[in-house]
Amino acid sequence: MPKVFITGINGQDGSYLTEHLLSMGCEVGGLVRRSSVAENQTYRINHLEKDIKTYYGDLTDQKSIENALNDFKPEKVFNLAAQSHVRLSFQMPAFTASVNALGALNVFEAVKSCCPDAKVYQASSSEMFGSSVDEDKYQRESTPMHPVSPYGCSKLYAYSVARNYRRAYSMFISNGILFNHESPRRGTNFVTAKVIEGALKIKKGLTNKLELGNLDSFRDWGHSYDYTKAMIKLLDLDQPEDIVISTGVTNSVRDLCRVVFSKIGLDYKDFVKINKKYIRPQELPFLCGDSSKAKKMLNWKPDYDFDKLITEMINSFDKSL
Ligand code: NAP
Ligand code: G4F
Repeated sequence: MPKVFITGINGQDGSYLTEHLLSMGCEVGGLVRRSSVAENQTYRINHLEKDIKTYYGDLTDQKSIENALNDFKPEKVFNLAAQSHVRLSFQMPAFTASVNALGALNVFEAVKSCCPDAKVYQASSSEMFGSSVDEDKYQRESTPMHPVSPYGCSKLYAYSVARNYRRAYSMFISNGILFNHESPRRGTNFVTAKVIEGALKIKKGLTNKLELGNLDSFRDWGHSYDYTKAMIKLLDLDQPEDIVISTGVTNSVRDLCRVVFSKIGLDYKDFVKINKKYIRPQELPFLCGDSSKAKKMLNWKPDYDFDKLITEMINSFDKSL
């Protein structure tokens, strides 16, 4: 059975990807970094524990990646590990670059020396487009990239060096350029989960306000369950490619608040307050992806639309609160 190794296996995407791969009969291994409170860290993959092999390691420690790859001997590697929070990348720019940019380089170097024939997936991001959008109001593979955050810049380095290693060393490295994707497993400091958790807490009388930053940015929100399926299809191709994965539908953060609060019988205007602390030094105002290439080359399209995603997240957070 194919052996697949995942960095960031305990993250949102790592957990859905592992479930898909196990259901396909793959052997799955992954990297988990050391945490002082180990109990909470693997909650997304605890139900998979007996079916996977995990290794302690860190993207900033190349030897730790090599040790894991030499032992597991994968045929495919998904590099999902990252400091994935955009606002926090302004507070921790060097750490973000170290993990997301140099860490990706460490993964490619480790693959080059331990398993050079392995196919590699690099978790690239629509945040790389930054302020850039085509005239028809979409971003696609050919759209220039002008990132507006340390996170976006770090991901652009990893994207570029992936393409460089592909050509320089004939390595199979593909970039999935994924637009925002969410799920019941999304960290609660990302806006979808924060709004849903906040609204439900207000409904249950646990708090009386929700503090947010910019309500006027637009995001193209999909579901991690769908997007991790696209990752697998990308590495099934015979040639490495760079491909946008998105829904093609965009909504503002204000739309998100309106929909979430109204689904639970409240008006967001009564509870949402702006706190400057959540406003970023530079904002990415608009994302909407054209995933025509994915539809054509991967035969991929999402099952979840915005409404189905939000409904599933509300139901799930409601049960756990
Ligand atoms: P996530 O939930 O934040 O997961 C990130 C994973 O990386 C976690 O398992 C985390 O471990 C691990 N990690 C962080 N720093 C590490 C380090 N130094 N060494 C080893 N592991 C480390 O993110 P996600 O939503 O699943 O996203 C997966 C990937 O796709 C990320 O690279 C992200 O930047 C990228 N991406 C995400 C989206 C999106 O909308 N979700 C869109 C485009 C691209 P801990 O749990 O211990 O912190
Ligand atoms: O949910 P967010 O933090 O996601 P963001 O910044 O778009 O980044 C996510 O998507 C990227 C792909 O485009 C990934 F690469 C990245 O790893 C991550 O998964 O914020 C979405 C929008 C922003 O415009 C932000 O300014 O929501 C706005 N927002 C307003 N108030 C807020 C808040 N975001 C957060 N996290 N918290 C707020 O209180």
